[in-house]
Amino acid sequence: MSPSFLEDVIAGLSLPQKALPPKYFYDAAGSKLFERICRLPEYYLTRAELSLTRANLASLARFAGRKCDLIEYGSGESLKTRLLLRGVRPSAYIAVDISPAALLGAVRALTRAFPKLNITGVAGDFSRPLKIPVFEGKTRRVVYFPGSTIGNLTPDEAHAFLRMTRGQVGAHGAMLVGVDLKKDPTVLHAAYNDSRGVTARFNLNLLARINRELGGDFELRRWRHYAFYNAPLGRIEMHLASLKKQSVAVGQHRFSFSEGETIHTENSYKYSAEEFRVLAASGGFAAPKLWMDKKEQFALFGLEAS
Ligand code: AVJ
Repeated sequence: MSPSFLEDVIAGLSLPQKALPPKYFYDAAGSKLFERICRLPEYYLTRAELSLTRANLASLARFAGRKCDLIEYGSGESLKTRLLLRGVRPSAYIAVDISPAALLGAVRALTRAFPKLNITGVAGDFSRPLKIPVFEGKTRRVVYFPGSTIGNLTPDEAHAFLRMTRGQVGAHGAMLVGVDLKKDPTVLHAAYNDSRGVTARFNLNLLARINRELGGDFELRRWRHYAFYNAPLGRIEMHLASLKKQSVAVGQHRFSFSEGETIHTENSYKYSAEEFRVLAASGGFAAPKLWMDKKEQFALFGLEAS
């Protein structure tokens, strides 16, 4: 059994550097805020990935191959999934998501848009081994993992994740993975410190969610969104900083925070094309294909099992 929200919160807030797993950002309120982030002028990632997908559809379809099984890690509600489905025309589409609600919504909407496509939703955590239904034994499996979600993993975790996916897709399988590229740190900084404060609300919603679901008593006004680019580690770090000395209850537990102490809520790793190729190779994939947007801000890698 995977640990519950409460167990993860207690464990994370008991660490010397307090931390919370970013997967808990995405309750209903958090998912709405994330959609708003994707439309922010500073948050270039979503637009860059959409435009590179649109511009390279034919080449993406050739890479995936006709009649593949397309397996998306994530719920597939996005515009780029529809584009890809139209371009690739897979024989089956399987969405894997932790949120049963998001999954149901996506499967319903996609079934309406693609009535002839064999669509399945698998409720599960794609960061753990899972059983994916097989439609035709010899069909090429292509895992689609867009959005730079892989950036949430440390390079060690990403290595293990790629290895596991390599096991899922088999010897003739492939992966299409979206990766945010290294760039001017001020551009990165702005993307996670938007002028409208939507990213701040997204980050703070994690504390609100703990209050709502776990009976926490976080006083949101005593916390500040704090995000910066850690260049030596090649990642954006998001934290929630305590504005004063305080103590907070979560269920039966109490946690104390000193003034300026932070809860580390997310990493978002950025890679150079070469760095990501090396990482992919360590996970058992060659990287014969790379598509980028015009400004070369974002990359979609076509990985082939090696
Ligand atoms: C969905 C993990 C790719 O890291 O850019 C956006 C999440 N966090 N703004 C990212 C996020 C703050 C996003 N990922």
